[in-house]
Amino acid sequence: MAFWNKKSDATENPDAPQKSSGIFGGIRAALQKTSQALNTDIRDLWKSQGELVDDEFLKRLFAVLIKSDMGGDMARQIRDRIGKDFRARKVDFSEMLSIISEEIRETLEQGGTAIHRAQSGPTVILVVGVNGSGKTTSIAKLAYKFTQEGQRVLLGAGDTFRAAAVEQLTIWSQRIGCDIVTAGQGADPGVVAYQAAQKARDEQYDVCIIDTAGRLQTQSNLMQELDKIRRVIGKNVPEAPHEVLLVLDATAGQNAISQARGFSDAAGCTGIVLAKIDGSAKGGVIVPIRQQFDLPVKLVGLGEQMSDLAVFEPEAFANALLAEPS
Ligand SMILES: Nc1nc2c(ncn2[C@@H]2O[C@H](COP(=O)(O)OP(=O)(O)OP(=O)(O)O)[C@@H](O)[C@H]2O)c(=O)[nH]1
Ligand SMILES: [Mg+2]
Repeated sequence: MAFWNKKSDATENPDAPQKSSGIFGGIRAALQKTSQALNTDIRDLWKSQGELVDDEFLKRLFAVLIKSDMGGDMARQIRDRIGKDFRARKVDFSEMLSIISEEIRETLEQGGTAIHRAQSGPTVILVVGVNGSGKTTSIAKLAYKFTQEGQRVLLGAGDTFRAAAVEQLTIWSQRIGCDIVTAGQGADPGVVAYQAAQKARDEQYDVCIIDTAGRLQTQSNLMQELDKIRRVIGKNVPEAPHEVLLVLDATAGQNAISQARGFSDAAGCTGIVLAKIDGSAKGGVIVPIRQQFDLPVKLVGLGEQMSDLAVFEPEAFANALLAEPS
């Protein structure tokens, strides 16, 4: 899958690294807690040779699905599909898993998963979310990935609020070997964003990724600040930011839904990074988020290292969600 939303890096850059074959393995391992809960519950519905699909079975199936974090709409959708396709017949476990997986995959595929890229000039990505969701780490992972692909990356340390934030991103930039624009603590984050976008444009960087301070979706003054940051970026680079990525912590479960609700319009989000799926049994929460908001998941965080980032692949994700615990 192309990382960028354009034809293919491979055709333009034959030296671009190929997609890692380990992505499914990585997602599967990271989603183990989620899949363990779900697969075991679904498996428990089975007696032996397959189950007769009747009202009673559909009720039990619905109860299992609703217990997962997939949400009521998806639980109903799957129950109705199994009812329609199999009523009064026997359905076996694997058949059912593949239907569930298909329904989830189709939902998650909507909107595409590639990162939007500027037609010309630098691609500017603004990263937002609540405190501690994984923004700065995700920026480091993303910067690492772009750098590995041969892109010139500039970071903007737009979290001027938290004392150690600038230092944290600076350390990442040194590890990755990319440049960074910083200002002192307490500086206007809009100024940092403006300067970063300007430098990216003037010095022809390929990608500029701008960090922001964590904030709650209910803090309207801070949400307005994000709007201002977006606007100043656009003054230097037309049509920027090309992506506003909302970083959600997968362990937040249903809270992630209120975060998506609060941030999506107020911050003009264009996609989600689902961080920390390695530590969560609630990875399924991405399904209702996709259904309720027009926000495709673009990337998933699988751990704390800079290589622990995967391009979101709906099929691999749906399969991993339902994988048998090992
Ligand atoms: N296991 C795991 N930990 C993660 C992942 N992403 C981030 N973390 C950890 O989560 C913690 C918070 O990450 P940060 O990137 O600093 O979060 P932030 O959103 O920038 O936080 P603030 O700037 O304080 O709002 C750190 O300890 C990270 O190592 C992930 O995908 N998996
Ligand atoms: Mg941070």
